Amino acid sequence: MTNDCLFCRIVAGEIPATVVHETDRTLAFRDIGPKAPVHILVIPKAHHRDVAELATADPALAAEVLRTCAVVAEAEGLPERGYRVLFNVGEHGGQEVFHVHAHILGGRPLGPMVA
Ligand code: IU
Repeated sequence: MTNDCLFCRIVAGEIPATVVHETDRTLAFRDIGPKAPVHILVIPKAHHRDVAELATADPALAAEVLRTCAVVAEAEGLPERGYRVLFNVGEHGGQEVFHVHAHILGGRPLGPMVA
């Protein structure tokens, strides 16, 4: 837990979030500014800066984050028509919150990836 990290504070229950799924080590909640009809963030409860740092420090936890993405997507009814899972990494990657999070986006055709 770092006091100045927004997502650590969500994990601690200090900032409200609409939680859709929780495990011992992960949390999934709806993005406050959804970019698609379904837009959910999946995070490890432990603080890691980005997906590269997480994958190096705790590969099992990185796998657990991906597993939670699959469970949440299933619960939201996304697999039948498809959906997107992405990690923004660093300033040029568009990362704004430096606590690693997977974006799950779906509920409409997303089209090809654009940079
Ligand atoms: P990014 O990958 O770091 O750019 O994504 C951060 C996301 O966190 C972004 O989509 C915000 O809408 C979202 N978010 C949130 O869900 N709750 C908040 O309190 C804040 C940001 I601040």
